[in-house]
Amino acid sequence: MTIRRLLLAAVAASAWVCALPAPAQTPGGTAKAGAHTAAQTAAPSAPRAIDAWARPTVPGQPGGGAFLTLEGGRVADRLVAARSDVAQRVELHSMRMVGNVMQMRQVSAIDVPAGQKVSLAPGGWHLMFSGLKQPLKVGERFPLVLHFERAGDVTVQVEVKTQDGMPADAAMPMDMKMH
Ligand SMILES: [Cu+2]
Repeated sequence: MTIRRLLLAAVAASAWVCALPAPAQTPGGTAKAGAHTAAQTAAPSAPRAIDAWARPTVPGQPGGGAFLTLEGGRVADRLVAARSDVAQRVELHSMRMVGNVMQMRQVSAIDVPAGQKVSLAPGGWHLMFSGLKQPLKVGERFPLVLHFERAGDVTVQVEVKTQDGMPADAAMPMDMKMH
């Protein structure tokens, strides 16, 4: 009885031990399963913001534009506000062509669907600083706080740079005329 129980235990133990190395013999399947699990665990619930940049401004210029890419989290969310110490206000804007005229206007929210990227880029959605406290200089970085409906505040570092080497005064005036 005792011996039989020991044998059963040994069989069970060896079966369990043998099962461990088994996945290593099928690296493809194991890697996929592992990656899938890791991705699920790592997928942030909150949206992320990447590649944030702002156009440089000249002294006395009251406004400026900032751009970034939003990556949706596990659940859909909405960007509803933004703020930064560099300006009195940061507004969410849309831009689109209406006939021959580029129209820019303030919007109350930008939808960020789960798992999808939303691009805030020149010619489309963007963030607009108004009441800049000092000029934004190429090479500088500053924090920008994005406020999402569900996730709350997400802070991103914004780099001041020109787009494709475009000079600051060539990039900005069109935006400024809109306001
Ligand atoms: Cu704007």
